[in-house]
Amino acid sequence: PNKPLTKSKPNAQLTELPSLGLSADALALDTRRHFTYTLGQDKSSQSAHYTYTALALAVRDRLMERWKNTNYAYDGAGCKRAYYLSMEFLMGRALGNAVLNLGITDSAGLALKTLGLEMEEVVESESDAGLGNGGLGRLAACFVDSCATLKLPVTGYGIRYEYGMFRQSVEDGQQVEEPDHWLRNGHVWELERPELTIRVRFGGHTDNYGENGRTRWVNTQDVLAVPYDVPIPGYQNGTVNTLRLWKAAATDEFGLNEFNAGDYTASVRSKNQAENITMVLYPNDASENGKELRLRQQYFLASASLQDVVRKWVHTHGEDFSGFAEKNCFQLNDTHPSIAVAELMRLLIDEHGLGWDAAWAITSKTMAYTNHTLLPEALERWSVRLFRQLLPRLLEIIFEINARFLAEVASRWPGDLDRLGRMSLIEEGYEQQVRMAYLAIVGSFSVNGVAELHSDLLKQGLFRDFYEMWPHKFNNKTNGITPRRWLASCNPGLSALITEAIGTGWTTDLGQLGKLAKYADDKAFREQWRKIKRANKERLIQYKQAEVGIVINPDAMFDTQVKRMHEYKRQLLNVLHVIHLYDRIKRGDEGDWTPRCVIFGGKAAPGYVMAKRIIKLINNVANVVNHDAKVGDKLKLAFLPNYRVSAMEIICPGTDLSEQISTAGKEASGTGNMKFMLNGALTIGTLDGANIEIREEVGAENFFLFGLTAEEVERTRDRYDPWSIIEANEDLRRVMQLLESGHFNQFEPGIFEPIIQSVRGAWDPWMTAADFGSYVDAQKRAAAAYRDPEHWTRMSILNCAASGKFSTDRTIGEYNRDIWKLTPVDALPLG
Ligand code: B1N
Repeated sequence: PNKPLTKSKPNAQLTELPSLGLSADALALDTRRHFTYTLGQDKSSQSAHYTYTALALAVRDRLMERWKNTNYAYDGAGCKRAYYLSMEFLMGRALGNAVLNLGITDSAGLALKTLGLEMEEVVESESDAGLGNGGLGRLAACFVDSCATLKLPVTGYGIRYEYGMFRQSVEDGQQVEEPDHWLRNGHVWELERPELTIRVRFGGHTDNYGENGRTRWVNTQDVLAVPYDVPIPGYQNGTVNTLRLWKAAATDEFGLNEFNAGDYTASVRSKNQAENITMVLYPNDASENGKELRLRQQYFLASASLQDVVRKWVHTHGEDFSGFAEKNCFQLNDTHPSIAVAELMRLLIDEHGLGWDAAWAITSKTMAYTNHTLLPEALERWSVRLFRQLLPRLLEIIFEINARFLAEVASRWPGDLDRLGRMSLIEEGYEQQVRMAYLAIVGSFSVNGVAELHSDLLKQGLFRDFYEMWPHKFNNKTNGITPRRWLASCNPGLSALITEAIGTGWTTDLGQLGKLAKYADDKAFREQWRKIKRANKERLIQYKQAEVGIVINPDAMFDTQVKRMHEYKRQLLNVLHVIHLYDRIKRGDEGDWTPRCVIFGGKAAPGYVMAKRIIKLINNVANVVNHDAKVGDKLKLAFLPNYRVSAMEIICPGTDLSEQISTAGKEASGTGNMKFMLNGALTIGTLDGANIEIREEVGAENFFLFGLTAEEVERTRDRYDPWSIIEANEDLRRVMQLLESGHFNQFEPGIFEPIIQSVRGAWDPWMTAADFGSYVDAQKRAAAAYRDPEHWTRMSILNCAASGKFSTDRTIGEYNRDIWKLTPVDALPLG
């Protein structure tokens, strides 16, 4: 594909086009053209999918011209750029977002109408791009949206997994995983760029050559990285940035030895091994399982992306790297791409002839690291043995970084051997391990956490020694969400009311929502606000009714916990409360009742047995509660299968009460909490992650707080005694009795024993029993508040009004101000 034209140079003429119209007529005509000519459909076509694709292609054409003009502007400006390196980009659907950001929502809707179609139906044909697990991957998606909206020259680099996050179904109350072959029906939002293919090495060994002993990495088994570019439109500003996703492909010489030896099948097998690298997303959220293929994926991403940037640098600056650090910055999304530190050293030294010090000066001025969790099971450590086998040259470089780093530590703290052992990039023990977080800290000029509390805990605990050494590196960047997808697009009713009240400015300046506060006291406004929430609840019922098969009363309080299934997030605490409510109804304690519909959704990592058992418990309790005539409308419980981005777009506008109930100190930030708040839900939550900042913004009186603080959790741990807590709390005692009596597992004896043990065990790190009492109290306050609709609506408006801080526009503004230091660049105007 790199073969240039030799006889003529017609490209200028080839790309000379009038810009495309944005009217309904223009869109309808192009949709027809794509339907007929690109897709080859005719009037007998029945498939909604082709209709979707035709419109998507018409929209894509409009993105394409802006994309080109954005790239021209960036290249022309010779500006500094940043790169967001992430193993996950949880993008969800693209069509609605592209239409919104191009500012053609109305004309696209109209265009479809003239073709006899409804937008709402057409968008449903698009499958979610589920290239991520949860918060970390969705944050990356919100970040690239904000970068484009702020006109910042930022490129996302990730992996084009053939299979994204698995599809979840529920059978007999249990999670069943099915592969998510999301590319099956084609993917119009990507552009393959084979001419930009890059070679990534694995295996082999190193040797020294030449007079001054330069190192080369030889006998490697190489894999090709083929880029697929996805357009990232800014909000109505002419900018379209790039998300570049790498796909692995075999080189032509792959398996050649086997082939020449006549073993054709073996040669195809090694081809498969190469292409396996980007086959599937690892479905673990906040935990690592140390598989070799995962390390291959990580290096594949880091190496391909860095080589891509370095190649472009050399293309414009030759081998002069003196200005490289001034013009480039890599943001590492957790430690997953942190091998980039060593890889940039390798590229600069081995491939571009720089000395160690020059290479280190560049590397340590271009890398920045974001930490997303304190959970020990998520801290990446790779065995030195595996490293030596897979990436021998990188291991050498890591050892050298470590030697120089430890010398620095030793000179700062002479004789402190303990400290050397604690801080070493290599953990000693039965098997030596590389501590990837430490590599990232040593190699970066910035280290940040994702909420105030989380960043503080990093400095006091996990990274304390490093904070002592380099306090200036540490900073906080509280997470956010994009208001385009998470209000403008998912909640058109509320968006229209807000715009009517305060104008359109909020979509790019979310702080303006503050102007809503005064409407909280306006009875007519509250009435409209309530009507919209009610309609969104109807929409949620409509959408989910079929899946859950129960009748739901839209006047009930919709009480929602949707997020990955994890013990620290304490879905279990929520179920225990549901059992308590059921118990109250059964024993006739129903005075002042608030009808509730409790909604759960979330995937468990396939190997996480306890998380799967909690899904089973939710479904079994639902079965009992939902079919008990005495319970009726007072209480309903639903587990919504296959929770994902597009489901949240329906769920968060239709929720009254948002459950953010993790054990304090465990949830780094949370971002679902922000989506609910923005859509007018109230939060019941602990002082954890960004909940603390949410409560600060909205005021304690508009937030249902409960539970131990992070400090109390740490202080109480040693003398934690769940047995006496259960003894002392009648409500909890009765709940445990119900569970232990087998009431929810009549024909499945013993299946909830591990759950019961975990609540009763003094070792329970999540201290579920400790927070039960205060949780039930907070739930009572929430229920009472809901019974006063005027009061509740007032709080709902105030929550939305106070959510301005949680826009990723603010977050990205801070990343740029403190870390990247980029200048916004306007895209060239359309010709
Ligand atoms: O990152 C989100 C935070 O809002 C959440 O609190 C946090 O739990 C989440 C290994 C992770 N931390 N760590 C991961 C994901 C995949 C993986 O393989 C770890 N995800 C988070 C955004 O900051």
